[in-house]
Amino acid sequence: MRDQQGLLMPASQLFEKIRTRTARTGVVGLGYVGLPLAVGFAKAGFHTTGIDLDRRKVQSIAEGRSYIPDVATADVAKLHQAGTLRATTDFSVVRELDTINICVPTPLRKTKDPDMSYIVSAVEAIAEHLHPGMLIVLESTTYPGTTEEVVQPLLEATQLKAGREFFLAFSPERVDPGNPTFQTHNVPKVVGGLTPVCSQLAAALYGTAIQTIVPVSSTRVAEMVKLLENTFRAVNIGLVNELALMCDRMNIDVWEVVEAARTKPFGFMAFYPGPGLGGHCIPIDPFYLSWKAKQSGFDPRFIELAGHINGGMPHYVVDKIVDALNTRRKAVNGAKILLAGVAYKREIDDIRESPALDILGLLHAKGARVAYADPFVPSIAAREWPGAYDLQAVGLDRGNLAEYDCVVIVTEHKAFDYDALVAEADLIVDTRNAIKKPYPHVFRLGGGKPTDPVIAVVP
Ligand code: SAJ
Repeated sequence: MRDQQGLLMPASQLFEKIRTRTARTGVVGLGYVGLPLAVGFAKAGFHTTGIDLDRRKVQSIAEGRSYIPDVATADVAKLHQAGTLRATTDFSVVRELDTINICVPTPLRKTKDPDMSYIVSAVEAIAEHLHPGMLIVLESTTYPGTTEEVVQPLLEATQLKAGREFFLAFSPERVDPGNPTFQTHNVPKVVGGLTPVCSQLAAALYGTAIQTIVPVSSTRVAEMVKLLENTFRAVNIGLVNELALMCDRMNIDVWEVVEAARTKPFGFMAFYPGPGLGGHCIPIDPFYLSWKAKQSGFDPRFIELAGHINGGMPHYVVDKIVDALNTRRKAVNGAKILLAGVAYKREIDDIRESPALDILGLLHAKGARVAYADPFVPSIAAREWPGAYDLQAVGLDRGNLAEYDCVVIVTEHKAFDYDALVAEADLIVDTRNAIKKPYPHVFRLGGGKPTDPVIAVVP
């Protein structure tokens, strides 16, 4: 059945529902991606239903409370009060929905292979209640081909045909938690549909809540865009980490080199050395791409090499700690070592894939007595690090620093008193250039050999 413009009836009806905001939108997965998106659709005027297996999230929304720092509780309360935002654990609600955006995790297995279990279980649950006229959009970061090779067959097992009775697209999430400038509504949204009508429907839906839509020709292109964005970061971080290793060997300050290179107004983008790659995106996404590339008989050397270099940084940091202790004729075994910062990057509380956990484990394995300070991370559970016992954060305050044989700056939170560190700590290994000046007791990753403070020569 087609309308006067020759458009399939289900499509034209859905366009009309989106235009008039009468479409009932749904978001599966109410994490740092899904909740802001659900709130965005509700703010755009849609009756929006979040679906999540975590009852605490559902309960929080039912009580009008946000659990995601980037989403204001006032917004959740107001939208829930108005009846335009609700949440449930029950997938049967799909029967009443017109559109669904899937925002579930895509981690790696221990073997560094993609773990598609979250996508598969979400899509299977949706398929049970799929009905004609629905638009399904996958947002989870995944390898090119997932939408057509995994999602489409699961949905078409219902005998409904993608592109005809229901519509299917991919749109990568670009949420940067805690970013004060770029949030869901003002980050350009790439959209790739199974068919042109699928693309247009997804673009129409997102266009109600997001300022700029970037249509691309297929789901595969859209899937690949996201992997390029994050592989670009992983490879460039790997490059600058390797440069840091070179600079240590050549006694050049890599931090000074990067700062000077940054003055080039075109053709350069600064990345900084660090203790390794943390987070649930950058260390993981490139391996979705390399896994798929290998399936296509291609050897993704850049990704693998960057992964090797970035993955080796925790070991390099521990070697630096060994060298620093050596200057005091001390062994790591039995040394009291304090890590300043364990979150995977500054000013956040997330320790997923944090290199600090690897560094703690390596030091523990060498017999060091480890402790950590992090204002954002009150404790580390036994299951979260190789030492396999619970760790509680300690303070990093004046007066208690001299008891440590070495303090290792792993995450350069603003709250740390770096002057106190320099004044009181016997040895410091700085992996983030947090202590901007050279000191004989400060060993900086990529900083070359520790030197005395440079006394400015007054002209
Ligand atoms: N890192 C370095 N050197 C750098 C930059 C980062 O060692 O120059 C390390 C960080 O310490 C961290 C890891 O890499 O351990 C990842 O840091 P990130 O700045 O890439 O932050 P993420 O993991 O929060 O990445 C997210 C990504 N956003 C999405 O996937 C939607 C990424 O695409 C963003 O570019 C990034 O945020 C951002 O710019 O903040």
